[in-house]
Amino acid sequence: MTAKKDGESGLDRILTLEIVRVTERAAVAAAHLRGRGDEKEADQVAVDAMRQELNKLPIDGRVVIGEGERDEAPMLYIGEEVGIGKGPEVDIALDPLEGTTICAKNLPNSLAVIAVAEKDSLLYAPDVYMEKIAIGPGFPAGTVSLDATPTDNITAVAKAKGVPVGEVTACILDRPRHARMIEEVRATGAAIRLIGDGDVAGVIHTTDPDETGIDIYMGIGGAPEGVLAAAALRCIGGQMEGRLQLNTEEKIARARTMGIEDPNKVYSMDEMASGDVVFAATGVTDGNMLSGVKFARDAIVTHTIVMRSSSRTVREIKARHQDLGKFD
Ligand code: VTB
Repeated sequence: MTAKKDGESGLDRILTLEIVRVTERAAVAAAHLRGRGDEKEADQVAVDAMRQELNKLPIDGRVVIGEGERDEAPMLYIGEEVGIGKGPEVDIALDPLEGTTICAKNLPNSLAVIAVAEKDSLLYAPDVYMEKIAIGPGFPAGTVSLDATPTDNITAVAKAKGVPVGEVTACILDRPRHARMIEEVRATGAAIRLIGDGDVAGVIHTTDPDETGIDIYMGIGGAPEGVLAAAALRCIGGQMEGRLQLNTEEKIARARTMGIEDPNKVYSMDEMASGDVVFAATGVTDGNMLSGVKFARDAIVTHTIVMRSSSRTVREIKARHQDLGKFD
């Protein structure tokens, strides 16, 4: 990989820190509604907050993965222009509240997430499902594949890690569509962490198995979340594949308008996020890698991970916000 010089793609080092404010602000807004059972409201406040902060950034940005199509999402819809309009032209993938249900139930691992990428470098994924598989850094290329069986993938991870299969843990969304996969993975002797929602976090967790206990992510989740996760892995390292689930003529036609010709294509991580990218995620609820927002008497404390692909720097930023007025 040839690292570009700072500024060459517009994704300079300053922007890397600027985007932290964007996810911090969305996370704080959503955190006010943790455990209130109202996922729509939690999402709405996160969207509002993220949009406000995003529109202060010195970028000429365009949302490519957002809250939905223009006619169904009034804010942060696909195609919306964001930023002050001056500055580098960038594509933005975002999810102001990844895991709305998790937040509403106050369960672990809901996040506010954004990826800012060089123009035209993210896969413009329609809002369909995507079959995904991901592992963290340090494995030989091709260790896992969507074309291999779950058994083969689990066995390959155990072998490459040098541990018995029984010491491997797979993260899978708890959905009826995964019943067979779950059964097969369990039959190998591997453990499964079943998650209710939040597969962006699930994928990112594979990058630090010692901390998170997760070695491999597999299964079908949202395609937009797949592109966000691929952008994150591009920065930290790891391997990921994604295959859109284009199972109706309507979905195939829609994908074609977005430039996707082969409905069965397996996308590599680099094809889902090909250029320079910066990625940030702030914890909303407590999680395996990130703490959730804390409301202290005199400050709001946020925990963010921010990284960029060109340098592979991964920063964790714990911020104490004492000017509470700015979150009103
Ligand atoms: C996942 C997960 C999201 O959607 O992508 C999932 O990361 C997949 O869709 O947090 P279904 O819920 O329809 O199975 C979410 O759960 C968001 O809804």
